[in-house]
Amino acid sequence: IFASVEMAPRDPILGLTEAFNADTRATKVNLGVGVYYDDNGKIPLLAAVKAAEKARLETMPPRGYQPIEGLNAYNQAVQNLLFGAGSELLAAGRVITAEALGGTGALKIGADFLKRISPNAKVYISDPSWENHRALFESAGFVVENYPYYDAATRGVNFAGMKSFLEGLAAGSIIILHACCHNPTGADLSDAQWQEVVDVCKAKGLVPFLDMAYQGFADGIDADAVAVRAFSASGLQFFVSSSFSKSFSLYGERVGALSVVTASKEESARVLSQVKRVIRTNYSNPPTHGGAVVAAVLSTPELRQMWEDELAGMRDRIRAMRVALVDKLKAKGVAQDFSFVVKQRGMFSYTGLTSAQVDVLRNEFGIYAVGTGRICLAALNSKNIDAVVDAIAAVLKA
Ligand code: PLP
Ligand code: TYF
Repeated sequence: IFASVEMAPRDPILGLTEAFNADTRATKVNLGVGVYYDDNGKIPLLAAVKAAEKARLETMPPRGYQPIEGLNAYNQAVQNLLFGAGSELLAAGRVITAEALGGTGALKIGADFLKRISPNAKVYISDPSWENHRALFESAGFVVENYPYYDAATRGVNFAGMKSFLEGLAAGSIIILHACCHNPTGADLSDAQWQEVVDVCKAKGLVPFLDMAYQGFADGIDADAVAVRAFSASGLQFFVSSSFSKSFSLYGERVGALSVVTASKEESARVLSQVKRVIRTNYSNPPTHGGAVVAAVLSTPELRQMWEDELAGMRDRIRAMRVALVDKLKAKGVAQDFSFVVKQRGMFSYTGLTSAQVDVLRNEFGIYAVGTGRICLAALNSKNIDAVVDAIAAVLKA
């Protein structure tokens, strides 16, 4: 039965990591994948996570099945982070949350649920977007198209283009929005622009689906929730997928959540029952460990403070690397103005490096970036940044 199975294309980003791992050069640097590394080039195990895991291990908890929608304490903690602890929506029972296998799992559950209730809707993702957005919604059976987003000339958002495109969409269209720290460009909407997007969604009857994979990586936990809060105040129904992969450095534990904002408590019960049905036919119920650790950290004041400080540390280090990259490229005599790198937010920058320049960086210098010119600033550190700057400068002068 496998004789005619064709080789599938590699994921452009995860495939790059495979190539990086096979590279034997000691000086290699992986600026491809979106992972936060510390100044020693290591994926951190946060002290707050370590403390929660130690406490959990000491109790040696049994490993029964979780509820289909996951741990209640975890889901409540997710809701407080996304919507704010004093949220009226939460008090009114208008939000349901289900623990999911990372942000990816949350998107998949949301996509499958949407396909059941809105089979003929079209899905729109930003141009460009995280590649898996298209793949996830196509595999759920949707037709996926782009809406205008990045403007290469200004290195910012083509907001006029985005807005007028959204205004032309059919009611019921599903719009995937990066809630903060846009992947791959690093270009986010302003608070005022978010409000305009909310207004368009409301006027045109669009279905917003916010993807929040980097809460806390731009300005802070509440500041980065501005889009969620603006939609919350609108009275609209909408979806939020969220992830602790980055903010808790728990990539491999697969800790995320799908939240759905409904019109009423009664509607919430019906929606949750259908989301649970989707989960049952995908993986039945989520694993125990990651959600328990996150819930413990978020609900224990000392651990919560520890985590907030560590998250701020990651955010500040990325920002310092942005500033250092720009300064060092300038000091190296690179004529091109890279100051936009400091304005971009989150882990990524669309550098403007061409696919050919990215090839030279990899082949000649062992520096791996995505072919689109996206680099992950969180992979830079005080030890590798000079080599990266030298290589980029050499490539730009060639
Ligand atoms: N959404 C975006 C925009 C992302 O960049 C990522 C990155 O991994 C995800 C979702 C998936 O998150 P997770 O790794 O938790 O599945
Ligand atoms: O964009 C990134 O690099 C991260 C990690 O299929 C990632 O979001 C990349 C590709 C993928 C899953 C995760």
